[in-house]
Amino acid sequence: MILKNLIRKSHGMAVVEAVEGLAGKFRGSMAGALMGDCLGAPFEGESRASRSVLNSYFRRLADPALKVPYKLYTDDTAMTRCVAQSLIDEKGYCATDMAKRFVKEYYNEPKRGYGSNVTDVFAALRATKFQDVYAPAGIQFGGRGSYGNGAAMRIAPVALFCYDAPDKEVVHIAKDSSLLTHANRLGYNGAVLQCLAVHQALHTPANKLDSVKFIESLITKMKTVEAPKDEDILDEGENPFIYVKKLEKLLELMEQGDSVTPSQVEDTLGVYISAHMSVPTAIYSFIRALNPVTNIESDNAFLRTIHYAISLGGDTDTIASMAGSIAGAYYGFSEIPESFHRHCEALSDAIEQADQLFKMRKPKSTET
Ligand code: AR6
Ligand code: MG
Repeated sequence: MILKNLIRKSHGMAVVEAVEGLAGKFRGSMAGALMGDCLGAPFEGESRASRSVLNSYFRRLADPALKVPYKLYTDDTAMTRCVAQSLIDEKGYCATDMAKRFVKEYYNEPKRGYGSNVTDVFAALRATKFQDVYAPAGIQFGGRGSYGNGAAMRIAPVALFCYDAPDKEVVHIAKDSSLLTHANRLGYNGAVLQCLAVHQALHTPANKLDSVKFIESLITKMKTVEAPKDEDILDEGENPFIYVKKLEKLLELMEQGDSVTPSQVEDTLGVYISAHMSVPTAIYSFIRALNPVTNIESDNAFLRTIHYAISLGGDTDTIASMAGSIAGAYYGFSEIPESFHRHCEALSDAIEQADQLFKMRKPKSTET
């Protein structure tokens, strides 16, 4: 319905197609985040699933005749929904509103698989009546803050909301919204990197990606993001450019093409619950799945991204969700096979939020 309205307002077919294509990329990103979470959750924390188990999992789900209940989303999506709805209702970033939504959502449905420490932040926010919404996250882990991937896993709506904004704004909102729960620089900078990756994917027309340039551009941006600030707590001799270093390693893995094994990815980039051991892995999954991957049957590139991310093991739901939100932003919703739509809880909500975020964009003069 929203798309129809936009089309009616526009003049000329080319403009209509361009608008529709971008709307599809917004939908793809939100749907991709949800699908990676729902499809990856059954494998979280287990030892790496075998190639035959995963191939038959995806083959079964692709069968239109398969009748199974949809897969539930976890904390990744619960929090992504809060971020999106807060940006939509407040027409921008409002720290108190977002914090209240996180807390309300958690106490409504606490069994969505939240990280074990972030729930202390929710309790403290509630107990202190949201007086200083950044304070509870700041005292986590003896004042060092959390470096879990919980801020990165929910960040896609910020990239959508900031579609037309300069990188500085993307970084600013990604960082500030992350600080509500993750005060460690690895925690919030991981979210910034993930947000920049989704933002770049949204701005790259499908089939036009230069993967080396995509990563080099992220390296350039992260050199600025990670340049030490006054408020940063760094240990003696600690390298402040952890994400830059990881992205450089990612480039080296890319040079080795399809020969890179899951163990190599685990050793080089990580597959864990911490942001610095999962955000670069999600970005690598997106890049690796641009082309066919040995042992991965999925021939649809979007599904291949999620399938590949899950095949790495470890924090499968979160890595697949982050990879899915980048892949969906790049390929667009129309590339997600229809047979998979019914397998994830509340897909229609993700689409609705994507459409609302799309509608909030300031139209360029050429589009009106
Ligand atoms: N020092 C030591 N361990 C840490 C630190 C630190 N500074 N920071 C994080 N951890 P949390 P999240 C470890 O609780 O980031 C779900 O499964 C510590 O073990 O802040 O929201 C989702 O699917 C801590 O419990 O939550 C995601 O995968 C853990 O990191 C994930 O949880 C998570 O940090 C999101 O978790
Ligand atoms: Mg997880």
